[in-house]
Amino acid sequence: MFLHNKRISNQFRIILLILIIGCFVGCGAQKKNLSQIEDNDGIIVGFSQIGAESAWRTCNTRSVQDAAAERGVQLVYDNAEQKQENQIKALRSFIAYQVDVIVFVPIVKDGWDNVLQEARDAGIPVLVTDRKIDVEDQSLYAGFIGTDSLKEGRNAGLFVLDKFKDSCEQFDKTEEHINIVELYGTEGSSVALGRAEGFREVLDPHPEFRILYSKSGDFLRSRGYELAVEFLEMHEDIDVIYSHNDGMTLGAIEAMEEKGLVPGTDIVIITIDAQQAAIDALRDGKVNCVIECNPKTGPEIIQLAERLAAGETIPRLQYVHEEVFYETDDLSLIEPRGY
Ligand code: GZL
Ligand code: ZN
Repeated sequence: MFLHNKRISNQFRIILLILIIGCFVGCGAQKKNLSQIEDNDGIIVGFSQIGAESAWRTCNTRSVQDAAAERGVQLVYDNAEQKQENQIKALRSFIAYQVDVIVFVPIVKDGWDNVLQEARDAGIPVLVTDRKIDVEDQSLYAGFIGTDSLKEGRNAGLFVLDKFKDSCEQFDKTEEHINIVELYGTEGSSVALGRAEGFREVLDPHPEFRILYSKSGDFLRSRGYELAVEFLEMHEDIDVIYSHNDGMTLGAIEAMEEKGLVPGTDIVIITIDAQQAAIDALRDGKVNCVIECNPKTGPEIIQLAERLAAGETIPRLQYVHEEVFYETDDLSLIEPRGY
């Protein structure tokens, strides 16, 4: 590739990169300092991360950074602070610098075609991770590795179906609906869409279930709290909270307890991520089902990036392993989560 045969010293490339990112991404971005990027002969990977909106996200970032350090890969990390335009700027700076591989977590599904076309024109392979993208031309990226949000949604639906199976059987007589509220993730993100779709796919054939309320809390604990205050004001007869991530769930639990409600008893709660605080809440009976979404994908991501840098092809679609933790499980067997 262009820089390889005219390979200027890595030290100079790094300084160049810091200057480019500094001017492209603006003063608000995370400043790179030289000590963060040791000069070695590993490949250089541009990593555009969404932000730090949840414990899951910060664990995911750490996993990638640790794996890169482990492999001697030079990682140029950019925190987009929840803005797609910052991600696009960061990708452009990676292209300008001619990193060997781009790895990015697309905050939303759409709007990536142009910048990925520029990456392809520059001959830089792109690995999409965690969230998926919709592009006209699938060859604009080399592959995806992450979690299966549709399956997460289906597992949430199956838990609710099982938890309320008696009410289902009585429904013809009682006409008693099971009322659900949904704390939705980031609008337009593939994970929120998948979690919502999978959940509805399972419950739609059962008219006894009704979704009374669904609003985006953007995966933020503070928004989960605010939305819970609102839906608890609006509805007296909520049976289930389905929350797209633990951060929002923890906020909703706070709001419930302020109102004297008993989470996990007065209202059944299903939550996704499986951060430590959610497992603790499961053990305390405050939530009833925790669906794991595995953030520790750093080693697989770096391995795939190295294969791309070596000119290899990689699988188009790779899901990482994830569990479901139920209130009826032997919860003492769950290892410390690390996030
Ligand atoms: C899921 C990931 C989501 C987590 C949230 O793959 O994109 O974003 O569920 C995080 O905690 O903010
Ligand atoms: Zn039914």
